[in-house]
Amino acid sequence: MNLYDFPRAPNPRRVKIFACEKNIELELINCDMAKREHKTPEFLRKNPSGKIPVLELDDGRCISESVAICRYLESLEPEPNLFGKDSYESAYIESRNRHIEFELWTQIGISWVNGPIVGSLGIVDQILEAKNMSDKNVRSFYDRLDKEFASAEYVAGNRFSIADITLITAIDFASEMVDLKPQNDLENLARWFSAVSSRSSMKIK
Ligand SMILES: N[C@@H](CCC(=O)N[C@@H](CS)C(=O)NCC(=O)O)C(=O)O
Repeated sequence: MNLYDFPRAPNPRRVKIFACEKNIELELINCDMAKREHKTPEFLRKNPSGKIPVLELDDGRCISESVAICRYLESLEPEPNLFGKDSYESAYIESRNRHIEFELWTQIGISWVNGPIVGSLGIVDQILEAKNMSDKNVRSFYDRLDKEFASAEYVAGNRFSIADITLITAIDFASEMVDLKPQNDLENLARWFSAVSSRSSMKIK
């Protein structure tokens, strides 16, 4: 199976970490975003959204969207379970993953698009007010996570799941590329971050 990837792109990283946790080997295909290879007609046939990651199966069929790809990998290799073991746990992990995607990742995305790195490319009309607001939303989401981690070891309860991969890739990207590192006084969030960062899968960039 081929995974269309680009170094330091956070969504392909989610899938690479997930595959590593399951000991699944993926052939990485470099899709050079700087050269806009993800927008070529050939690539748009693989994913009409023009985004990576895309998983290409050996028969040529393609799957886009990180969570959909991870679900496919989980069905191939059910253990260790990362999506939930029973109806309640599966729904709970899904809800937590959606909290991180829709309430944190979206805000980091707004700060990124309206921030200096994307600005230097000169390809979008930036809105400073939007960035100020999303920076604020990211910081208050970090505050919320810190409170949640006072009584939960992981994002979805007391074991590692896909929701932790979604969160750590968000925080790493926000810290390294968007200048939105979590506030130093958030001790519960820092405890979770240090525990999850120490997993060997997290060395994957
Ligand atoms: N919801 C998608 C997001 C994918 C995504 O935004 N990928 C980025 C790279 S990390 C991308 O391809 N951006 C290019 C673009 O939006 O044009 C997923 O979970 O896979």
